[in-house]
Amino acid sequence: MRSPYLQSVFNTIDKRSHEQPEFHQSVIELLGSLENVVDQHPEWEHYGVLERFVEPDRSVVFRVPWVDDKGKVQVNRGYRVQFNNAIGPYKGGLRFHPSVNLSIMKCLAFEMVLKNGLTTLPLGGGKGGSNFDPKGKSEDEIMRFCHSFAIELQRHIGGHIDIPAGDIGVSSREIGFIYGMFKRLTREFDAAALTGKHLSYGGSLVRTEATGYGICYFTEEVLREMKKTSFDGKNVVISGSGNVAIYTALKAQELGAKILAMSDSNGFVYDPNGINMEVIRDLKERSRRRIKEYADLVPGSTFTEGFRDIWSIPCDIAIPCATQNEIDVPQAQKIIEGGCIALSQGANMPCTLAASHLLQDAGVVVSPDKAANAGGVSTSALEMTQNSMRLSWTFEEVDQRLHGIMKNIFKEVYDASEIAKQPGNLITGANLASFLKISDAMIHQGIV
Ligand code: NDP
Ligand code: 2IT
Repeated sequence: MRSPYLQSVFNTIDKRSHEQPEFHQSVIELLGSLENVVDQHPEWEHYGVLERFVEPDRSVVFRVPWVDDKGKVQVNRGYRVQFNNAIGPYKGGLRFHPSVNLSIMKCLAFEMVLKNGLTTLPLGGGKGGSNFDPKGKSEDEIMRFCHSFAIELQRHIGGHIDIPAGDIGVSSREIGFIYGMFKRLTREFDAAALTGKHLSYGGSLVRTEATGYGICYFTEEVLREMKKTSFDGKNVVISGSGNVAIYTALKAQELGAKILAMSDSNGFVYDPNGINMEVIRDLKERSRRRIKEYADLVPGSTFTEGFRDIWSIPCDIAIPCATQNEIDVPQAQKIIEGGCIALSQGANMPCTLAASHLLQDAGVVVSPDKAANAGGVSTSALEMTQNSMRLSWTFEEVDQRLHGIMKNIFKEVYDASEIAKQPGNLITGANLASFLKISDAMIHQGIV
């Protein structure tokens, strides 16, 4: 790094975070995005802004004991990382997946800080979850786990403190169980303490669709403003087949694209006629089955084991919507060879740093997670707004606001890429736009 200040922050993180590779990766990306402007901001070093910015306010790690259907006691580890609340209460999802650890939680919380700074809504950043594996668990087991998780989590959350939502393995079902226990323990109906709620008790229309729709709204801007084209007639590959992947695929189809392939953690299905989303929704949304079964149900389609090989299918637009670092250099090379013009990060941190650089150097417009997938948390903020006002907006009204927010984010990010003297580098633009806003708030609040 050219700047001695950035280098010193890098050295501290490098020494401290070796056992936290994912967190390390997010910090390195941010520091790289500030290189061209850091000299114009001596106040960052004076007020120790970056040193404070890369250290979470707190990381809570707790035991989650629960009893399985056989009567055996199980113990998981729960997390809530409250990273930064300079511009609003901590906000970010909960992930239930066996891979969850402190590095992934800190990385995702750090990404949330920067993402929320872009939304133009007053939200800080946090993330939480557990290494609990929901696969194969009965509904009763899920409920008992969520209740035990909520008993500890409730001490740390609230509508003006920290507002969790869903992420991998956590949908409105889990949010409902957590909310039920939270409400019982706190003795109040603080609806805005959790988002992604069911419509029957304060959820918002469009929250289920929001991340996927938002990704398409953002990508539409990229295609129109930077590539003078649209989704119409494009071949799209989408990894994952969960909440984000499904609503990205549905909106992209509505905009005229053909979805060639989708995946889960076992492998991917390829359908040259375009994926039939009703079959995917039956398999993944209405029941909890494996994507492999698609190939048995839809003639002409194939299933291939190994989820990373989905990127060998040539496409115009690539939208990874599964998990972090699913695209490394070999997958990026395949994406480039396939003629891709734009890659939008639906998942959080789906590309390694090397993969992102390779794609950008080859002329693929990479839309970073914190911009492209910000529609989910933005609609969470709209859910909180409706809760505070004690009213609910129509689907069209929320969708229109979401669309407006995503267009604004694109403009903000593109403009910041120009300030950073890297026009069109949306990764740099997103990091810079958000950091400028949050660092300003931190400086105004003194050394805290
Ligand atoms: P879901 O749990 O609904 O779906 C996750 C999908 O990704 C499933 O298809 C799952 O396959 C696959 N997947 C998960 N982990 C892995 C893994 N380690 N390797 C391969 N495949 C994997 O989660 P979401 O759709 O909500 O989240 C997907 C991504 O989008 C995540 O990165 C999340 O952080 C991000 N995101 C989510 C938002 C939201 O509002 N939900 C908002 C913004 C970003 P399988 O079923 O086999 O496990
Ligand atoms: O990564 C994310 O943006 C989310 N999981 C959604 C967060 C939220 O609070 O809606």
